[in-house]
Amino acid sequence: MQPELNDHIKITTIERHILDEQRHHPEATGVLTQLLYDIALAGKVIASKTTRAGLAEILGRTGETNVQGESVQKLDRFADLTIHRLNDHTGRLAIMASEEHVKPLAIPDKYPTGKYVLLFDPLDGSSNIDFNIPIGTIFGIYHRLSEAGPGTLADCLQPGRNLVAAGYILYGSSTMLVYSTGEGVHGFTLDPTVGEFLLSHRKIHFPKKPVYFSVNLGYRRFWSNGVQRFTDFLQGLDGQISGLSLRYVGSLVADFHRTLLSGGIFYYPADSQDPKKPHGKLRLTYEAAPLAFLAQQAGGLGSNGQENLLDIQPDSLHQRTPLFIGNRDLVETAEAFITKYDR
Ligand code: FBP
Repeated sequence: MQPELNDHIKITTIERHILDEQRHHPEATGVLTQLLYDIALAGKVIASKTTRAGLAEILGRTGETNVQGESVQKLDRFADLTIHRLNDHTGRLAIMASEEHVKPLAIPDKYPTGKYVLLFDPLDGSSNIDFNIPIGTIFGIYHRLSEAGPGTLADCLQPGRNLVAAGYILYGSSTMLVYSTGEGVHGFTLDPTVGEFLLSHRKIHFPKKPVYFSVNLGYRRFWSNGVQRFTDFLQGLDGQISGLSLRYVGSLVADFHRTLLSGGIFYYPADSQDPKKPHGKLRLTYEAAPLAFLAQQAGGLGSNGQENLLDIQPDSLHQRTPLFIGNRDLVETAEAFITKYDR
């Protein structure tokens, strides 16, 4: 006998979900919907390569030619090109900026420009690729500020508060796309057998009771007094709480994703020792602001230790920032320690 489709099982593809969300906005033109599809498609294309990353050694490294006669690209370069090429001709964007490029990426003259601006980190945590550890793509979408014609640098330098949508794609034991258009955070898991992102996590909220803290403890001696004392607090060393468990992947999307689902805090503070990291390591525009937008939508908070990251006006595209992100009360506690001991 044919198995019957169970009435109560509703399969929601990402396309359907984005369209349903668009219906709440009668004024919407559908351009943002299309742009989110384009990003989901890029995620599928990148995911198809990440699962073969280990074959690079076998098939030949960058600059070489594999056994099929195709040139083999490094995965981060491939991810960057994929997102760029899937979005440069659609007429939906005024300009793009990628963490892989010093300057913004203009829309070629032969294509029309549109009303949105896309900032992305094509493959975050790419130093983890060789160890088969999860990596991710992070994106943020803004309205353009300029009126018409080619987008400008100023279009890319907007505070996170202006984000229209943001999200990430996590290439882990499964591929997930998590995004928000300002109406909650929703997670989709790629079903590789049908090639679709299916809704798996509706309206994600940080659980009230945090489980993990996440930080590279190896740098502890280079942190400020306030950050060290906050870490003592999280470990239960000052007796205020019984202490949280520690998890650190070293791949921001994976660490943020776990923090979002389990509750807790991820932080990457300023590092007084490394001249490259006086303001931390992570980038405000490509990493911190989009994740802070998601955190806020999920009932949490993203801060630089002093103020809400969404309020910071970037001065430059690749500006770095300390990042404290997760359950609101923990992030506020971090700010309180910093205010008390570091000012
Ligand atoms: P890249 O931009 O060089 O990939 O670095 C980003 C990142 O890998 C994040 O994903 C992660 O949170 C952090 O660096 C880990 O840094 P560290 O190795 O110093 O702990």
